[in-house]
Amino acid sequence: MSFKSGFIGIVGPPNVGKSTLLNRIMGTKLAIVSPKPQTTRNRILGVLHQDDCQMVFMDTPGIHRTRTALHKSMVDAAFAAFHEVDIILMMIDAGAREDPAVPSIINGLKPIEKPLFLAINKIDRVEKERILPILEDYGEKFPFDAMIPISALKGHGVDALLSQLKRRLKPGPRFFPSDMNTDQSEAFMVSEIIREKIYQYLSQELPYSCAVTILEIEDVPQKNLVSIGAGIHVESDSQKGIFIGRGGGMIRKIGSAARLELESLFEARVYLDLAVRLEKNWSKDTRALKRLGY
Ligand SMILES: Nc1nc2c(ncn2[C@@H]2O[C@H](COP(=O)(O)OP(=O)(O)OP(=O)(O)O)[C@@H](O)[C@H]2O)c(=O)[nH]1
Ligand SMILES: [Mg+2]
Repeated sequence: MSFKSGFIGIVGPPNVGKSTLLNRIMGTKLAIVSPKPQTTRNRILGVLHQDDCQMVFMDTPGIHRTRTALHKSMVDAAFAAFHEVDIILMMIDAGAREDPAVPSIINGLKPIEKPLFLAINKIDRVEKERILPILEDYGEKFPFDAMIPISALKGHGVDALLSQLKRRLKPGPRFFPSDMNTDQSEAFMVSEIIREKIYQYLSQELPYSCAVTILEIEDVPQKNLVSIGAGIHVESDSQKGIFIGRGGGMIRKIGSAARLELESLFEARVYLDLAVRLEKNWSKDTRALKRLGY
């Protein structure tokens, strides 16, 4: 039997659980997750290795109506994935009302001639009887090759999804060596973990108005220490004040939550220096976006 491989793009509206599914499939945390929408800003690859196949999953930013250059770059990245993968896995949230982005996503699928799957996620949150009408509704909206109810959080249906995806893979090469499970750099993963804690502790528009960059990561093996310097870029003076917090309380909270997770990632002590920097209107300025990694 020949070796099979392929890229599978996970696409959909914000907050439906795309990154949660990537992490569940990979059995490890590659993508940050939050209850707030528009968490993922870049495409993130997860490479699943099996004896007879390699599945390369591509997590993408949630598709939504755009406001700023940042959001446009996120949505462009998601739509570009439609053309770069071999199989598209659209995801929706079974427990939420239909997202306003669904019609434009389905429109985007129409000209694509490749296997198109629908994962109906978060079935742990809905009554069993609610699932059939959703299947019927989406079956009328678009002729998906398969529609699979899952819970990315609890793992229900994920094995069935994987085996259906595997059946549609074509013979192909090993794109990535077997010790590689993502294409993300260490610095990117560190910056994402910091951003996740910002989503956790700050509300309203604040998480959306920041970007995180890594200035240095220095490994000091003789002390079992990793020393990290990072910048949090915000758009206004008042945001800067909130990020720092009274007496530095907020930045300390974000820093110590990030540090805990980084220590388990590096299996070492971590020294984390976070500096909040004012970078006016970065999310609207395409040059600043490039510099900040978008
Ligand atoms: N109950 C339940 N919650 C889920 C499930 N999958 C994801 N969630 C939750 O839904 C929220 C959003 O999950 P994410 O994985 O960040 O969603 P996303 O689609 O990647 O979101 P964006 O990156 O913003 O587009 C988080 O609070 C998850 O814990 C699920 O199967 N069941
Ligand atoms: Mg995500």
